[in-house]
Amino acid sequence: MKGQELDAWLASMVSLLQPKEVVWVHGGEEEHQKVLQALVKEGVATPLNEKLRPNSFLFRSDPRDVARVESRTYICSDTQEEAGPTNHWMAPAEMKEKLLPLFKGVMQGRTLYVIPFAMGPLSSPFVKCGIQLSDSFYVVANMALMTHVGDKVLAKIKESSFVPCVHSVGAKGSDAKWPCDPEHLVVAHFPREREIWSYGSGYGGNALLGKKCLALRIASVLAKDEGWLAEHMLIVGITNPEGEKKYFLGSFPSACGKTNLALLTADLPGWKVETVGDDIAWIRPGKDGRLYAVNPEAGFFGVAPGTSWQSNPKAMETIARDTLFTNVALTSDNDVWWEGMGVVPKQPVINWLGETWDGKSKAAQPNSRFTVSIKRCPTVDPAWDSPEGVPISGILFGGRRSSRVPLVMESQDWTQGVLYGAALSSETTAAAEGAVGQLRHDPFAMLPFCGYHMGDYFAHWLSFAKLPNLPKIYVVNWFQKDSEGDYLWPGFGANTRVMKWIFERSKGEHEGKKTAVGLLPQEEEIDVKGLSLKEGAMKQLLAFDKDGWKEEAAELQNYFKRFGSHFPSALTMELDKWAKQ
Ligand code: SAT
Ligand code: MN
Repeated sequence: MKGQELDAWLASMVSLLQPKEVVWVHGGEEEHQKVLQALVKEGVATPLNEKLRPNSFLFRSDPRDVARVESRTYICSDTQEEAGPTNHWMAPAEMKEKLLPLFKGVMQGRTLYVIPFAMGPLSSPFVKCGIQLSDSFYVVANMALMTHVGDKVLAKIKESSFVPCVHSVGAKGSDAKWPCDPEHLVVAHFPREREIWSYGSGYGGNALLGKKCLALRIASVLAKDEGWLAEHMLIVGITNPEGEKKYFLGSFPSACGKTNLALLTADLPGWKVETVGDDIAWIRPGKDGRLYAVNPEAGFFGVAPGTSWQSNPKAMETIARDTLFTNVALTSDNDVWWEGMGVVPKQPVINWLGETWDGKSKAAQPNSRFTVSIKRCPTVDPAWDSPEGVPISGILFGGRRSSRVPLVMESQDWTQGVLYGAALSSETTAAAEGAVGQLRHDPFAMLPFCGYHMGDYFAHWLSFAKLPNLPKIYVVNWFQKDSEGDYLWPGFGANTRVMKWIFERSKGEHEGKKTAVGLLPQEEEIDVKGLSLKEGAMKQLLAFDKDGWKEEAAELQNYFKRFGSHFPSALTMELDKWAKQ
């Protein structure tokens, strides 16, 4: 929507939503502090121990409102074909008919907050702005950390355009601390109109509309139209002991250690890892034919459970202050606690439901989160908000695979690399839905986030093949197990060793060994100095399982059938090579 249309749009929304008042978000630290204090006064936020965790707050959601709801997330393109087989679809007119009664008068007695927000550095030619209308003060506090908000953004919007984002927690008239309406929850994207409507939830990706809704689902459509890529990827900068620096992208389905890699602590002397982004990358070809990536977000919305000084010390440092926690447990010294934090909590503990913890059930909700500005990260990359983005030297795709997929392999060309992305799959963990250990396909880790037909999305990726300076593409797998079911690779800091090989490959070092599915490292090419590995571990980690890959190819051929005629023939041909090797 054009900036000039803002006033008329807002007036029509106010008459639909009927709030008792309209409050603009202007941005800035002073306003953010006022918002937090008001949330405390309302009893929605609990201030944490000022000595242990300064300027940090705990929130508890309604127990029915704890995660993104994919089954109620819709892509409302004109035809179902455009949305493709991986999205829920409803015709735009039908969806509007469903939405209008839900939103009519929903904000009676409530305040409507108008949040102008920008995804990406405001000075960047690639920035995309939105205006989120919301009746959740919690959302206001989170958006201030996760995006750039306020008057500067509004000025930009007035001279350009914005994505209208209408959000209500629903439950008209409710005076609950965390109102929500799970029965009628709906998150609707209109790719042609470039609009987002979300009803019924105040949590995460359902409610912070800049993140998955705008920066991935709507942006993926913009990217296809405008010749760039909106991806569910981390961005890291790696510096070798000689001081050379390179940037890498990584795409991982959930529960595969994406945040740990984004905040990797190098375990090799002289190597340094810095963070540009932990979740989303917008990637564009530069004039030099290289790919450049920007992080459209300004903060982290990370899963708390499992985050510890052992697993992710940089994350622990990042959230040491100025952080909003949602659905974690509260210790008796007024600090936060969760499963896998690696410390003993001061008893008695209050669980995420606000009750005294029994010591047996989960004290923190498994999807409990921290929201924190990226500026709090001790190793935030100096170029994290560079307007042009950072040049990319390699793209990683990693799933959780107990066998077959080696520790790392490199594609011989762009097409094979795109197949790596399309073929991405992961074995389910207890945290995910469904049975443990089942293979779940998640192409490019974009299954719930691609705003159009995934077959066309693969073709869009292939269209970059003609660029002269493309990065190499890799598969990584930290999760291979031996016959006793033990992990063969230590993971975490040790992943630096794999990043080192990738870094050096991008400089033309190492020969590797060629196979039909890609280039694998020779055993001595991976630096394992100081690691304690089981006898024969590296051999197994870098083995080429030819028969396994033939099976993989057959399984993939079957999976890709759902994309019908939209599935690019170049990928069919590449996959045939895997099947017939
Ligand atoms: O809730 S979010 O969508 O922001 C995070 C996630 O579920 O991946
Ligand atoms: Mn994500």
